[in-house]
Amino acid sequence: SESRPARTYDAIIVGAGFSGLYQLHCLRDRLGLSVRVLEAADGVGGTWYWNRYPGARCDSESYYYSYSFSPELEQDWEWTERYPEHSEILRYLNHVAERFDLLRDIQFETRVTGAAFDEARDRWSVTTASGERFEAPFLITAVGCLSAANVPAIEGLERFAGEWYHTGRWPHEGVDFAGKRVGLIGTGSTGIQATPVIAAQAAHLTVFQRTANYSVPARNGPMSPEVQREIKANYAAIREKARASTNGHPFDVSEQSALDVTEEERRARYEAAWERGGLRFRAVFRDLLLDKAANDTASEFIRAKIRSIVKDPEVAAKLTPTDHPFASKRPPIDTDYFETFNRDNVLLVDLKATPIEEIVPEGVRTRDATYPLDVIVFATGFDALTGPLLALDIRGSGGRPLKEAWAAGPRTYLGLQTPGFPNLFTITGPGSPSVLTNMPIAIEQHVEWITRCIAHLRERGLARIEATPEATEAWVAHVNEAAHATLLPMANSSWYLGANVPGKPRVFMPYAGGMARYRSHCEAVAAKGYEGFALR
Ligand code: NA7
Repeated sequence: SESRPARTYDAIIVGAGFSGLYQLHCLRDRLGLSVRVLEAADGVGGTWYWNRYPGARCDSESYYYSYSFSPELEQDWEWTERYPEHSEILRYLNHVAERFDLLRDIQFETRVTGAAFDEARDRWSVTTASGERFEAPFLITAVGCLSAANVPAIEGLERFAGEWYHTGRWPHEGVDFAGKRVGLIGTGSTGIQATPVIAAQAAHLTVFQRTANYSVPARNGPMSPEVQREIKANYAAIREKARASTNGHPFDVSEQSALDVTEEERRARYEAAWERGGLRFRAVFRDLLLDKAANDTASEFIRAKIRSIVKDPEVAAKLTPTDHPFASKRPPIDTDYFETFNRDNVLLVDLKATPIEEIVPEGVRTRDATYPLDVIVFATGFDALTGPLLALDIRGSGGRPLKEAWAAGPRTYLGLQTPGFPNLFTITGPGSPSVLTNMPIAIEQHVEWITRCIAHLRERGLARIEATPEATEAWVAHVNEAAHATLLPMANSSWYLGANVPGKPRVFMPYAGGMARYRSHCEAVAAKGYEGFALR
């Protein structure tokens, strides 16, 4: 492969999901750069290309889980449901790729296996699984935060006689559950979406739960023409609101404390939010993620709901979370999740009481029983945020691996750059608010910031930008401080902390200070001539 000549571009982008598509559009069509996008899959879509498991849909509402950069696109596209199904988002992203003529600069079925910075030439050299080489002054990762599947190393999996799948690498032809005994491991957002759908298709479903989870009804439904019209008439204001919000969602967070109202009033507010459904349950009071006593009221409300929905009190008790506050782990929303445990063909296994010991040819064996299965579904999440970046085997100045620079946890400046890795930009990287927000809003902000930064460098004939160690240390400290101002670090099994992957450093990775605050910080940095970065 060394003998093959490298193909040279102004920028290389890794990944063709929401981030990579927009980054290509900005660099190519606004700055006029030559750009190559390298994508492992055979189509665009990223998350929505891979996650085709039954029940997979977005937890943000369709009309705002979308690009805002093109008013024409906003007006033309018709969403059919309140929460878009994976296939609908994939259709949308394919539409975007065609509409903006992006496909011709994307190279599919091309997995990046290495990237090294050439100090003398200020250039990244990127290698792929098939031995191709690409060079460019700028390397931009658009690999997503939840794209490295986490399949737990359970003894005996290779001896399992049935089929097994991870939800994040779901077969495109689908899986036929009819007449089958299915085991599903994991009760995060994914497991909670998949459980009701699989239960309705399979002969029998066993849900293996390690940590009981809170969930609020999504209340999905068709998007009516009236709602569609109303949204389209108000898109500019909706987007403005999302950009100015803490989580990139276009709704108001109450200014009231949960502790400032009577118990009756509180209950009425929670009931209304439960009926309305969705992630905005979190916004009922301003302090649900800031004050444990306030949070207790919401956590207890949901626990009571679980006990009222699930008929068997023993099953209800197992499903009731007690070890972490509501929303300190990413809160799922669901369609009939708790109701599904009232079905005759569904069994809940509490792994805290009886952990999985091994997988045997006929199924899963816990400490006290063997569960015979035809299919195992791993809804066990991802090596979040750092996993997809470390998989690229990136080496910076002096050949230093990113793995080494991040041995004690990720250290970035604004989530965008890492010292020692000049001209490498990480869209939605660790240390940015990304995963705590409505993703497309966070993505657009990063992509636009990176685009302006590259334009700035080129206009001034500068070849190189690198985060300084001092600015990075200060940012890492600020990310840590922002997390500890909230209840988020209280969930000790959360992927925000890397706690779901054995051996991963425990560092709270996303920036919890809010999207609006983050955005103005990034803008101030740029306005001050890229303060905290060394340019030359
Ligand atoms: P999550 O939220 O990381 O959930 C994974 C689930 O799998 C969670 O319940 C884990 O239990 C469980 N898990 C992980 N490893 C094991 C093992 N070894 N044994 C048993 N159970 C295990 O991933 P999701 O895919 O649901 O959601 C990811 C994000 O996608 C979500 O937050 C949204 O942003 C969209 P644990 O809680 O660690 O005890």
